[in-house]
Amino acid sequence: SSKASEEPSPSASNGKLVVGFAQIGQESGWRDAETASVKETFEGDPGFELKFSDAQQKQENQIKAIRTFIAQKVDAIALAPVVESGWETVLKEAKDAGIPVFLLDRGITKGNEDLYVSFIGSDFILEGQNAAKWMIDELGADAQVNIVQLEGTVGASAANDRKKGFEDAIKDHAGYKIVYSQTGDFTRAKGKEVMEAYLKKDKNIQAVYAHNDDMALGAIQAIEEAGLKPGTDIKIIGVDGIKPAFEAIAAGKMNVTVECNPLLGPQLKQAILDTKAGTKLEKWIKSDEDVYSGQKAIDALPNRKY
Ligand code: GYE
Repeated sequence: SSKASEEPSPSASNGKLVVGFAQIGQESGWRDAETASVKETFEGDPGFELKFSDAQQKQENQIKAIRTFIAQKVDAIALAPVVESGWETVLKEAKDAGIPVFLLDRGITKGNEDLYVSFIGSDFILEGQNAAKWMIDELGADAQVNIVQLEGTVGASAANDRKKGFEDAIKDHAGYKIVYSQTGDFTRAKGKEVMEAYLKKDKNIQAVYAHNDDMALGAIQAIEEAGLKPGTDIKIIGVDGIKPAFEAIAAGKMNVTVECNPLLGPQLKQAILDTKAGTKLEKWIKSDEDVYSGQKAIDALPNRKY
């Protein structure tokens, strides 16, 4: 009846905007910081209600969470896509239900831009380039550098693009060789495991490029246990800028971290409010980031927020 259609939707009935967040998991310090930022932002605002789902690194769980959010008629969905591909069907369902979707921190396969409002996050290609640039500036353009690359989760945009940016940036330097490249799934434990296994075969490595700091920290442990000095014998390059990486740099065990900002809660909230107000948003809301090594890292340590 016309009366029923005038009734407010269940999610809007208490006047709050309901936001469903399909988070990936708890694989890294970075992700914990992002989760905390989103929870703080929305749980601290009486105008919002947050529904939070932890997918334990499984895409199928994220898809289930999105379907639940759709059934609950939430006002907006935030998705941190664990991998790039395979989102078309479920995001189409959200679109058909009229629910705006925001991609948080990782992207999805190109060509699906009509399935989300905005991607809020970093330029991973640039991060990979910056990691390579630091290495080349520090070790010299003509140096012989055997590199172990610890890749992030297979199929994740953050892994694909950090690899691409880095590999493109070293390809004109004949001495820079990736002697081994293997996923460590963005976790400290796997980073350590992969590094341990490689060091048993070959210790002629001058650098480790890890797609995140947690894997770099795991590699540092493996290198120490193999009797080598991380930071000196083997240069350690990470991405994220989590506090433990700054501490490792201060301790001389790590050399550089390429910052990637996880504190995306406030930007997500603003994007949702803008969308509700009918404002057209940028397709990519980019984070501002820096590169930290040496004294600059030591000076920044006391003020790190994550
Ligand atoms: O770098 C890594 C995390 O998607 C940008 O995911 C994020 C990455 C981050 O697990 O630590």
